Amino acid sequence: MEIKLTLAVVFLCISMISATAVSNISSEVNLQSVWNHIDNIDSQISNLQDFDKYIGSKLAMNKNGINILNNALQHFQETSNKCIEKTDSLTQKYEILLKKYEALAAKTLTAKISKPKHCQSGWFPYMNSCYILMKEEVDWFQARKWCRNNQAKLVEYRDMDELNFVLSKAKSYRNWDTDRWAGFWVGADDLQSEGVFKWSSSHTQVHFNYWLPTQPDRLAWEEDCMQTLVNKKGEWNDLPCEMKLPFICEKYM
Ligand SMILES: [Ca+2]
Ligand SMILES: [Ca+2]
Repeated sequence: MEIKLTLAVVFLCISMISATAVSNISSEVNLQSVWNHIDNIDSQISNLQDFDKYIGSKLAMNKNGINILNNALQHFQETSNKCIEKTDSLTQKYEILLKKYEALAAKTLTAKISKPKHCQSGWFPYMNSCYILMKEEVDWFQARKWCRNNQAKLVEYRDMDELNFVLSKAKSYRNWDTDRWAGFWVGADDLQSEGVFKWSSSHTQVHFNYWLPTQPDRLAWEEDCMQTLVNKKGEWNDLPCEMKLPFICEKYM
């Protein structure tokens, strides 16, 4: 009985020892696996740290770029503000000048309206000139001299309006012969260059054409001085300067 018990105990011990050995082997395997996992995790942590550094460097680059953009934006805003200030200043100056111009224009208009067209006795006004019709018949040179002695010139036409006005006055101030060649001296001649009629005071070429058809014709003898025909519509004719005609002087107010 004791032997059987002893054997049983021995068998039990052997079994326990075997079980323990098997258990130890299994634990070593698990521990190795854990170490492998830990290594793997270390490797991943290292990778993550590298990635973090990479991200950090990218963030630093982006931050630098943002700073550059912020500086550029600030510079743009400052420039923009200066432009706005400059524009405001120019607008104010423009408004001041505009008011001055308007005031000046109003003054000029008032002066024009209020200023009477004043001419000496015997002279009649038109636009900014005064005119006088001299009924005495003299040659063209005497007529020019008389006008000059009175701070005037033989009449010169700026345009057809002036001519028509002067003609109407000439007709109303004097009884004219019914002769078709009746007329008065005008301040235009071709004394310097035959055929080239110029205004006598400025020596500029006559700038519009109102010659009677076929004129200037230089007929009879040399015809170097211009007359205005009163029994027509004020057309021009060239005449010998020595002929004697009434004349009209013009001077600025
Ligand atoms: Ca001539
Ligand atoms: Ca002629």
